[in-house]
Amino acid sequence: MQRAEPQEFSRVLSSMCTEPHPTAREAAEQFLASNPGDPGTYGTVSTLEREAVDRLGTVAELADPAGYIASGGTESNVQAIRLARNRADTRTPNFVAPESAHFSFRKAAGVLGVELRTAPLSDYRANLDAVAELIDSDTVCVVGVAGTTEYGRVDPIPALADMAADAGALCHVDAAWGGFVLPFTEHAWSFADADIHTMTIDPHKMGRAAVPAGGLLARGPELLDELAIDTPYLESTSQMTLTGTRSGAGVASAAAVMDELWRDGYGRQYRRARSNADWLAAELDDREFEVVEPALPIVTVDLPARLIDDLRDAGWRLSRTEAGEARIVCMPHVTRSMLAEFLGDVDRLAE
Ligand code: 0PR
Repeated sequence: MQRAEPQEFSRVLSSMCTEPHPTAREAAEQFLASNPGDPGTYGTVSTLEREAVDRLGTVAELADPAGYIASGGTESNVQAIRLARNRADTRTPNFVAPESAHFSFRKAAGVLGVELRTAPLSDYRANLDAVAELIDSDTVCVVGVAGTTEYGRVDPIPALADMAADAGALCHVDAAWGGFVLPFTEHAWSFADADIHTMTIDPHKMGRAAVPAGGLLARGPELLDELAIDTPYLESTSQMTLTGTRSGAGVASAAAVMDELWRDGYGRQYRRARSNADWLAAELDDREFEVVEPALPIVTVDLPARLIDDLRDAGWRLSRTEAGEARIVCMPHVTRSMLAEFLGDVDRLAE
């Protein structure tokens, strides 16, 4: 069997996955056969899941959090829209999200039969006037993104939360990637002071847990009750998750790594990522490429299409935004020396 990951990450620039922390890897291996979907039988992993959710609450500044460890951001986003739909009293529900929202919301709309209305952006963030125009009495949820997939931007969350509240809708924040970065930035809101109902925050992205470990947080257990399904023949009598059998490895690794890295370890990781992103942005700017000013440590840069192809041929795992720019996500495995090597290839191939 190959242990491929360490080498494989050496040229990965656009992924939101990273090398799991050694603590995460070790915990995952111990819980490969446990199923948190059956807490009556697998009690230990179920306790770890509770700890992991409490810790996610600390990261997002939510006291007494409800939630669970999901398979990833997609599941959490689908579930957030599902619970908003289930509690609302309309036959024609819709939800409003900025155009920058991850494609998982399109899946949510499709499987749940809820119309997705996307609002245009200004400077890569949700345009509030456009959001307001799309909200009506059938709106069940307003979505804000804290750390967009392509540009790492953060929507004006408190304003979106106020609009949701005025419409009697829920506010969901997608911090799948940004959740472990935001506590170290100057953003001036949290669960504690904005009217946010649910949040996606994924340990398997910047949290350095093993895949699969997503996070869904809810302000109170009554929100998750909207998702509960009876499970008559199990020891536990209901289930609110989307999947049935779930990964004990993901849950255990999330609990272990968050215990180890919150708060100082994640703080150090953020500062490294930030300084790498700022350095790379400045270097690319010096070379007269157009760089989107990084808000969170994702550098998006307008490289010629041919250069991106050549860099990919040289082994760099580089993806494009919808607008065609190259996107470098400064994950923990992305080091300064790796970026220096990348720039060397940019110089060589741009000639
Ligand atoms: N919300 C946001 C803001 C995301 O960026 C993503 C994933 C999701 C939700 C969905 O999360 P899951 O993929 O865990 O369900 N963003 C990455 C992307 O689409 C996912 C990814 C990760 C893609 C690693 C490639 C990769 O190598 O780019």
